[in-house]
Amino acid sequence: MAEETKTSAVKAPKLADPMEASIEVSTQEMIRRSHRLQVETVFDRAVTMKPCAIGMQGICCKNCAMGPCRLPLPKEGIVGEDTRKGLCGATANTIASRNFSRMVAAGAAAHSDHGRGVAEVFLAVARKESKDYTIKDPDKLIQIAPYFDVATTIEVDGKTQDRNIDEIALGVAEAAIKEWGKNEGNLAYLKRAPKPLYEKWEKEGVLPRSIDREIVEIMHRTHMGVDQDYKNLTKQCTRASLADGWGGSMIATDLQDVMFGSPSPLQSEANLGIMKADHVNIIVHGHEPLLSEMIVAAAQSQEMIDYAKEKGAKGIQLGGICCTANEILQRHGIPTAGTFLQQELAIITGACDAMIVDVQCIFQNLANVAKCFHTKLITTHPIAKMEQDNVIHIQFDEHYAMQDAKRIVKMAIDNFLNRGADVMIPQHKATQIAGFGVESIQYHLGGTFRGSYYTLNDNIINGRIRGIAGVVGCNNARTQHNSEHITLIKELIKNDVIVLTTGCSAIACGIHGLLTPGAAAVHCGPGLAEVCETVGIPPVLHLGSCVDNSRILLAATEVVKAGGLGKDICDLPAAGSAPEWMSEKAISIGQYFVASGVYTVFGYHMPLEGAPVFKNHLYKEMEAIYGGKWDCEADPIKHAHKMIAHIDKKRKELGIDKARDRVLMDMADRQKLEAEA
Ligand code: BF8
Repeated sequence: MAEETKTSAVKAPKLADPMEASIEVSTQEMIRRSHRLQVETVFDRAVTMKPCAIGMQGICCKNCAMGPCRLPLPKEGIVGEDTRKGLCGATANTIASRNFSRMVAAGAAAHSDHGRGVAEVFLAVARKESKDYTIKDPDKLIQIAPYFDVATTIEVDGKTQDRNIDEIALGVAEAAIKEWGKNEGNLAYLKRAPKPLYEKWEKEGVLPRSIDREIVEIMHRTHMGVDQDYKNLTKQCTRASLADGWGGSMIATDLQDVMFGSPSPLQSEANLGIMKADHVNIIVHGHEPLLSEMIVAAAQSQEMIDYAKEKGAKGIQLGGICCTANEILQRHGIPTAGTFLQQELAIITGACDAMIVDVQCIFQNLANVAKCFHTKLITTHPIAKMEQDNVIHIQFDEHYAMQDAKRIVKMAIDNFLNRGADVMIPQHKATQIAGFGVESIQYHLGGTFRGSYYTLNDNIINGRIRGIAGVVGCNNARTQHNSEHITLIKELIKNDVIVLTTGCSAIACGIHGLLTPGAAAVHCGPGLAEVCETVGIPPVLHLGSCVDNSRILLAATEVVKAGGLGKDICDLPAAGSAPEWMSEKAISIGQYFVASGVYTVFGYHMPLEGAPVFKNHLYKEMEAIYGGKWDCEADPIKHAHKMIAHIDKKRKELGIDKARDRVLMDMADRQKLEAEA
């Protein structure tokens, strides 16, 4: 009896409320199913584990064994002199800026190490050491070669001839790989930025030297007892983040395009409902397309399709999670299974025969979830293994890429027979058009005959399009899944702001139906709707994965080049946003957006509240240096209106604010006339 009482007194763990956890129906359904099956997910853990209040303020220093030193902001705020200090005397500004810098370093390292992997494979391709990868976009190779000082033509008998593409590839590969560790000069791609921006970086002394060096230097400067000036640390954050955005990420994007093809708009579907009960379901999750490209090829091979049929399946359904999803969507139209926060849920369907992961944004809890189902969880990257014993590691070797990919796909097919009867695939999915790149935007909004972003600029100048927003980044279990992305983006397009999106934000837009031309009539203001309907594009353009934020930098540069909207990125009526950010990569992206002249608003919170002086440096003083600055706003509507206010300020500075008033008046008049007719 006593035992019974004891047992009944044990509190049931608190569980997430599905409606509070997500605005997305299939996610809500799968959270309910996880509760029925007693499988814990991130949504439940977010209810039971609260974040550390001092860490949230950014002022916990654990960089040496005298700490952690915690410097909470007094409840009444700072009255008089701020006397808070750690054992070594580090101030709140030093601690918060060190923590911020280490986030930049980790984020830049993640993107850039991805880029290094791509560059290494490209070098193997150029040296003819890797037979499974080829050059699919030679035009892009020729386009980027001059930035690496690689000639694309040669003189023969006094005549200029095109150079052999293999020689160009080898030259680019050898030069690109040096960007990580060269000892002299600056990064090759910095000169792609508008001239005034480049000159600003040069004057400030923040031109990155090599990618690895800037990341290593952050780790040195933030070691105990080194850099104790938050402004000097922020400068190094700028170097490392530019080495990411205009270096590692941009090289990754370009070389991926060269090897796997540059994206052009294609139609697909998004959400967990893309999984099929009668197919072998393979989910690829992570970031590097080196692996996923081969999995796509293997899964689409007749050999594997026949093998799946032999095992009783009707075929093979591939789906992506996180940025791998964006990579295989933009180049092959492979449907997207979900965002970052849906990774556990894909397994909880009971229909996931294999989940194949590489690097970044992969929950360790996937292994615990997979244990409850038949799912094979396969890690593939030497730097990203899991300790749980149900996880299979198959190291992916690019020299045997197809062989490895077929082995993995075959394992998934064999596992189809082990699938239990308790399967529940949510019946929700949406059509999406994805795969816009710098070149395809030019085609749709500029026209090849002009070779520029002329039409886009024209529509911004005449006011139909109020401005441009880059909305990117993650989900965060501390905010309602997808809610901030979708509310914010709908508010932006309602106010005639065209949205460029990447990462999990892009996936969320696909799931919620914003990536179709039809979304324009439903959600856009009259000016943007008219442009989208005329040109036949969605109001939200999917530009790829998080390394593809480099495409947003280059698209902004093209807008500057097309003319009429100032001379630098900071002159444009444009703003950036990461409304549900959680990753250190997002901080690196934010810093290079800001240092490239973009007003950048993050949602949720920033770990800066405990160091108001450092916060002021990021939120105000950076603007005087680079033309861009940080901001934070958790409420998505207010967040949108901060961006719109900035866009309007820039329109006014450009002298194009009146044009928009006229367009809107014309449109209203037209509607009135139509109503009267
Ligand atoms: O690099 S948006 S949750 S998947 S970090 Fe991760 Fe964030 Fe998604 Fe892609 Ni980017």
